[in-house]
Amino acid sequence: EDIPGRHSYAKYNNWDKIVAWTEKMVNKHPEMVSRIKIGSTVEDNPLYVLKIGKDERRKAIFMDCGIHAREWISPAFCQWFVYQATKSYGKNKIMTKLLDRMNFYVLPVFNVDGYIWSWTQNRMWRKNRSVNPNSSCIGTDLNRNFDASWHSSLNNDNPCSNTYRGSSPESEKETKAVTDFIRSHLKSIKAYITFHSYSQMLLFPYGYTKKWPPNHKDLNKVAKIGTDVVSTLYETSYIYGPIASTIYPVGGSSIDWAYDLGIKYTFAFELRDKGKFGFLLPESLIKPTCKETMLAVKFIAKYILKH
Ligand code: ING
Ligand code: ZN
Repeated sequence: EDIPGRHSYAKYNNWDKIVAWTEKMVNKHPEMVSRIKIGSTVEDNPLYVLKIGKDERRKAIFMDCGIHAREWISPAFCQWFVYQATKSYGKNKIMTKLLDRMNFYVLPVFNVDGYIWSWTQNRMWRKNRSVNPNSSCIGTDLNRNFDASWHSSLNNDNPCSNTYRGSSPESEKETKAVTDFIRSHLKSIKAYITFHSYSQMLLFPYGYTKKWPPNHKDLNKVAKIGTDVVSTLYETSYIYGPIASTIYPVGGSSIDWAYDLGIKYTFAFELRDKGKFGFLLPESLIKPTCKETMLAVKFIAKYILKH
């Protein structure tokens, strides 16, 4: 399992290892896993989605990890999810039912160029790596680049800012690849879940307004139970609520965009921790973080199946 130089679920894996891992998952479970190239990045790296499930016709959940380069626990979770899902099919009753009845589309690394940059040049890099004309500063914050109140003054138009929104909504190839994919699978996608770190929160729309979306009560209930479930394993305490009132107001975020597109269950996890290690979460905490998060994701998936 944990051999130096090899892919490991208990370690942070670089991009090359993650690519090799996607191939391995397809080869190991060809009847359950397929790899879809949904586009490529500014630096021409492939954007891969793993489709997990036994069936074409039914509901689906879209999940992405690693929209922000330095949040390494996030891609680690997406890898863990795929591993656990495939491993427990036919063994765990709930997972078997989920995979028989729905597909999971898992994008293990959304911001591939940024992730590589974070591994090789600057551990604390957040944005993608696109060149901004008329500025020497690099990168757009992909979680400000979606078409959800993008023009609002909440959004940062300074290319040197860590939360720069980009030159227009979906200006970035990575954003466009994801939005095109989701739009073309909109009939089946019933939930969208994105994974960030850190702060231990479970967030839902909206970020661009303090108004509640029509199914606020429902989202709030799912988030409440989701955070209760997270705490059962190691007593990890999460807070939950709308983005704007729980963390901060933002425009251009992926879950607000997906919600307004018609996906009625959209959530953002802020994984461990609450700041002790922050983005530099030690590898010893990868497994516990993934295990507790898995419980909440399974709960959300079960809920989606029922509703
Ligand atoms: N936090 C998120 C950010 O993009 C967030 C919080 C999540 C905002 C979902 C909007 C929607 O700022 C981190 N740590 O990136
Ligand atoms: Zn983030």
